[in-house]
Amino acid sequence: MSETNHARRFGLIWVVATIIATPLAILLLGPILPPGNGTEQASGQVTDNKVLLAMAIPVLLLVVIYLIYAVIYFRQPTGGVLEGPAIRGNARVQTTWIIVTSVLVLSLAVYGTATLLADNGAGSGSGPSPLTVPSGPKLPVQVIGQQWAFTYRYPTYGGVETPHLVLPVNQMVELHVTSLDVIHSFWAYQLAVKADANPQVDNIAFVKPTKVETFEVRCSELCGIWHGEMFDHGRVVTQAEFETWIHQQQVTFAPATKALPPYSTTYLPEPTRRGG
Ligand SMILES: [Cu+2]
Repeated sequence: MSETNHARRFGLIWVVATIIATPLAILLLGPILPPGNGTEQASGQVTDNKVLLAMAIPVLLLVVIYLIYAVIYFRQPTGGVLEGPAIRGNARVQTTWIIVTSVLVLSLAVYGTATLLADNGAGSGSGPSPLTVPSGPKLPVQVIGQQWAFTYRYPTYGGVETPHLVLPVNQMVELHVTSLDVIHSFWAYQLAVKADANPQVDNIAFVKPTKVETFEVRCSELCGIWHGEMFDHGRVVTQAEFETWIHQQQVTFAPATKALPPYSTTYLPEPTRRGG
């Protein structure tokens, strides 16, 4: 069999396999792709993961099918030598390779940039002055990292500081992530939020919960011996439940709130912990 026939036959097998496998994988794996659909940002990330999956499957099939094809058809015959033409210097193969890989990578770069802008950071920390800010009312919540726990301040509720994060559903939240000591990273998996908590930095991330649920909070930046302890559960609740909860917190932590420095976007390290 000539070289051309191999190329055509392999190409045909690959195209057919891709046409069958790509929609099938999206259909079967789509619903279980991380991080779920608990927030607008999480749903956006699921869509991004589907796009990545759809682009990765043809590449995976290319490699695997070629491997199997080569094992079957390009075996060295017993006692003989099988050697095809060298691929090095083949202008057609090289040009195709450069064009295809460039288009794949550049289109993903364009898609990623457009998505980040359209989705106001897509759940990532965008620094103290984000390029895009969602319109409409936003609930500001400060996330404070310290060795070894996150605490949360609600500036519109008297600056009360709570040990757990509770958010109202269907409300755009403006997270102000900062740290009192070393570098931490605030990661709320089901919320699809991951933002660095750096001392003296007000790192803003937007999130809009769309589902009443419990979510996990972790520190995702090695920050000392009890880094692994920086784990907690937060809750997304109804607006009414949130109001009840936050007023309870205001009463419970009233003495502590009095002793706290006034709300500030960043704080100087302990023990002074003044607004800075
Ligand atoms: Cu940490």
